[in-house]
Amino acid sequence: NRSGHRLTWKRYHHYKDIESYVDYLANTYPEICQMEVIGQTSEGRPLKVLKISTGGAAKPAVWIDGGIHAREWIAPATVTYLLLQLVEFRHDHPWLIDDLDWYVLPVVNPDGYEYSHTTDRLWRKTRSAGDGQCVGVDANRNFDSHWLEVGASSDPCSSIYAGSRPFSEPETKAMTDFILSRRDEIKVYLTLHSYGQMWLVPWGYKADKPDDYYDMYVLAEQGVEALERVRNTDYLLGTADELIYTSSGGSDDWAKEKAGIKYAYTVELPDTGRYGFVLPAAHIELVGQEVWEGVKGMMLYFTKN
Ligand code: ING
Ligand code: ZN
Repeated sequence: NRSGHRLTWKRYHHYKDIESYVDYLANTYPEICQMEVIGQTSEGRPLKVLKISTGGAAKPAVWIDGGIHAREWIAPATVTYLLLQLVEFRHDHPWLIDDLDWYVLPVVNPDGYEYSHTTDRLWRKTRSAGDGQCVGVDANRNFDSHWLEVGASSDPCSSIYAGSRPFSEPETKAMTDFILSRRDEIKVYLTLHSYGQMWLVPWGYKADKPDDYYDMYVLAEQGVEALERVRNTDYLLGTADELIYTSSGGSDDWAKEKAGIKYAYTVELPDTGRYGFVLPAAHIELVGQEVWEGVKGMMLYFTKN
């Protein structure tokens, strides 16, 4: 097609189209975009990270991912909206890539994402072969942080099955190996889920807060306030333990505890339950705008403090 990729922000797309957008950005803006295949899924799909950087000495970096859970379609759609702003509209906010590097993985769990398009709209897990009876692992219980301690299941048929061991899934393994290889650069970890409209701060696995919770809270508050300024959408800010439920093996807890990334957050995108996971595609651009302002607001504060 005319623009060189198939992605729009008017409907939800298959993984191929999201991949095509990452490839398109890498091919079209080679001076600032590099694509790296960091691994492949159980079903053999490539996991593609886009690095956005103007080059030179390493800068503080931000990691953004989406699609850890298959059915949360607004998350990958929002991540690609952030890519659109970061790369194609970069001249509107040059400091974002002059002062920071960005690593973006739009779909952590493309096998599950595809399965939720073709077969079961409410599929959550990966698609790794299990014991022959049940397929898939809850990728957000599979990280090596207090694995299987709380709010996770050892039953392969459960929707919150933590897997046979930490990082049993090639998707979580590839992603975390990559993050560890860049752990000195990555200062902010952001993972997008839905739904609930919350900006979640570790820990998810216990009620106690990290020693530097106040720092984490203040930065998140900048994000939430900028986001809410767009159209007064209400987001709650706090720990998963206090706002949703206690669970371990999540990616943000791992990023903070094991990768040593001080600012690690899970954002639960809209809505609050009317449509839930099946948020109409007409919301993609609205959510994208809000989250973009939130990320920008957070990183403006980060770079000035
Ligand atoms: N919610 C998250 C989940 O994995 C969460 C909540 C966040 C748990 C952070 C643990 C850590 O269950 C959704 N919607 O997936
Ligand atoms: Zn989720």
